[in-house]
Amino acid sequence: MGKISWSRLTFLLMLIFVLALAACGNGDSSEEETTEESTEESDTATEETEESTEESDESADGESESAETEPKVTDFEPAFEEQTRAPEVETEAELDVEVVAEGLGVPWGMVEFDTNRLLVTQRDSAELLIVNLEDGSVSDPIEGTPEVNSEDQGGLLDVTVAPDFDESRTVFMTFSQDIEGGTVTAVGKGMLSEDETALEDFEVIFQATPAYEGTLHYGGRIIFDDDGNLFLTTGERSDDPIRERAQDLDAYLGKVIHITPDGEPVESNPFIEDEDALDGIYSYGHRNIQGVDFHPETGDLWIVEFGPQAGDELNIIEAGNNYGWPVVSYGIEYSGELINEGVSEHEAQGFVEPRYYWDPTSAPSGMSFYDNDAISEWENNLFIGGLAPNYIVRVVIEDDTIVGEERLLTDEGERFRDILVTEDGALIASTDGGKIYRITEADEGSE
Ligand SMILES: [Ca+2]
Repeated sequence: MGKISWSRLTFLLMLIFVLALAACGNGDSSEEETTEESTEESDTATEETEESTEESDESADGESESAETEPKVTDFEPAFEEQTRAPEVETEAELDVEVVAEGLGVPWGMVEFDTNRLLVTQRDSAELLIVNLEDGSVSDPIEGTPEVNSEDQGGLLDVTVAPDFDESRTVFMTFSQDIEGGTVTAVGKGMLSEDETALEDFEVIFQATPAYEGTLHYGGRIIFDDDGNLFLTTGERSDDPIRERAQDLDAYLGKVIHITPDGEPVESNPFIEDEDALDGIYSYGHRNIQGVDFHPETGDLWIVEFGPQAGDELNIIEAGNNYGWPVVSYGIEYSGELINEGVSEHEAQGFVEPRYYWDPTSAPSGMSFYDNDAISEWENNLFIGGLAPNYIVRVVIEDDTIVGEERLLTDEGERFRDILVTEDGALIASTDGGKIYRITEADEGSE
């Protein structure tokens, strides 16, 4: 081999330096987010060519094409035909898509606490802000938010307000908290001061124990039911073997939890008579539940859980049910290995089948049913944020079956984190890029 000239050597060293810097830029990412981000990059690179070359075989025999155009990553077959890759649907109304606020951090959770005004969490800085949808203004951080562990997927997570907020001013938040032994998903509450600058008397009301030395899979969504109690979702803390605790009734990991506004188990909970089970557990066998909402017509509690590589699931939650993770899954490990022994069928193994799953991943995050008729064709549809691929998923449901899927805002290049529907029917989406979008039907004649 000949000698390398100094100029070439200098060039190579600089190249290595630049590459190292680029790698550090993504350094805070977890396993999952790293996977998501690399997926995201390869997706955008291949999207155009794949869209033009694929799908012709499926449409040839008269079947509707699915919204999913990427190949499956697993060999699993669905338990029933409508369980995955639903036919593509398209919104007919012309939409008005507007960025109402930008420059935020990661707005992980949002709630409309007052007409067209949102309380918004900032995951990493643990700030709580008020965003006004009418003028796009963003408040100073509200004082009195809790200390969080903001590594990886942790931070200040979801926010909601008490059903009697107008009188009580009570705000509920979830966050990842450092306690002895590691971190937990915690729920706390405080009172928003009249001048909206501070959360007063903030207190932790629930901790999803056991603590674990990890910073992934906190779950962390909360929602009030009609009886004024809270459903909290958790994650199974990701690593093998702690994730197996999703199957254990003496751990709050990988669960849907049902508690009162004081953090006590609800008396009608399914395992309250079981001395070996934790009283707050409502359902179990979940991976990392990132979205939750009640179906506007049936009143059923729906959740979306982030799968491993593929196998993200939509589930209807019923008391006492076991949803199978990590014994069964429609996904595989990020390494490509099978999970457990590669069994996907839930029901045959004694678990509840998901109503729907994605293969490849839709990287689901926050979700909301469209409980409004401002855009009439969207009524009772479900909208889910997609982190990577970067889109909002619209799901059309008939009799608990997914009959259509659409991907919205695919060209924005944003990781969609949380979704809500305002009282006046606007679809609001927050993104990891620090934006808040408002999507409405375009005014007639505005074109
Ligand atoms: Ca499952």
